[in-house]
Amino acid sequence: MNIVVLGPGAIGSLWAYSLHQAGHTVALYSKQEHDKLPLQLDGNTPITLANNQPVSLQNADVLLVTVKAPQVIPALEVLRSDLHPDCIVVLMHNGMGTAEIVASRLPNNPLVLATTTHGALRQSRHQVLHTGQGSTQLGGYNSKGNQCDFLQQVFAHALPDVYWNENILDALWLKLAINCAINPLTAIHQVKNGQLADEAFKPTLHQLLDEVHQVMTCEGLTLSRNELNTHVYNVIQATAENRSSMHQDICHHRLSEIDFITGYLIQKAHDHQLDVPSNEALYQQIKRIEKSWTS
Ligand code: KPL
Repeated sequence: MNIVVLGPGAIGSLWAYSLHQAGHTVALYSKQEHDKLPLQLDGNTPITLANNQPVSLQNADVLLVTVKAPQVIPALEVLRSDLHPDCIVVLMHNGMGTAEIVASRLPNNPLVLATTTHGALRQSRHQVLHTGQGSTQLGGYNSKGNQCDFLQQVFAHALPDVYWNENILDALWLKLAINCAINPLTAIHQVKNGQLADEAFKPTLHQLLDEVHQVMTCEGLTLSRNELNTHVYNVIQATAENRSSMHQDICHHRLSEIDFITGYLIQKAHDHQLDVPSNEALYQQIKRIEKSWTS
């Protein structure tokens, strides 16, 4: 297949390299201005991929969007005139809220959502390390996207394990809940994920998850409060040595994904007339930190 990866950061580069090795024609769209970009995964042979070539987009069967949530809409806006209406758009990022907008701006394209637990680290612009074996879930967002379950095999052949999830929004909500609990707290306190297992964070995590669970229940999810707790503490343990993406963004004075994580939760809470004061407080704290860089 002809596959374009939009946003070859750590996860995008991991997929671009793996899909290329699986025999697909892979091209990149990135902030870098060169026509071609070298890419190396771990110690494997480096490859060279086309970059920012409108012809790659015009011929693309799949556009895999791996930019962070705040960049999804601006990045797609620039490319949309070159995108074929049959091209399958796959969104793979932390947070929620972009799919609604993409579906309305690209009403004819099949839209698929993805979430992955693979770990990847960009060592330099052209080198990426696969730091943690994980799995990926894909699922349709619109009716054309629902017919794209064959993508499970395409993606699994490149980077297993991959599952097709008929209820992908449930998987994205669970990931959102995990991110609401871990990301702002680790960014504000500048701690690794594992430190959230300390007794001192227990009451705050408890309140955050009570609120998140209420919103999830109103959204129709059937996960119990205890199951949610187990999922969150499992991720805290499994990623104990990691700095969350928001922690890294805040350290590097990059705008975080807070609007698409806690911000999305708050918006949904308001839709259901629910109060989520602990999440609001963290949202405001992250916003204050971000504002302090510009004032
Ligand atoms: O998704 C993550 C992130 O950092 O954004 C977690 C699961 C919290 C792992 O660090």
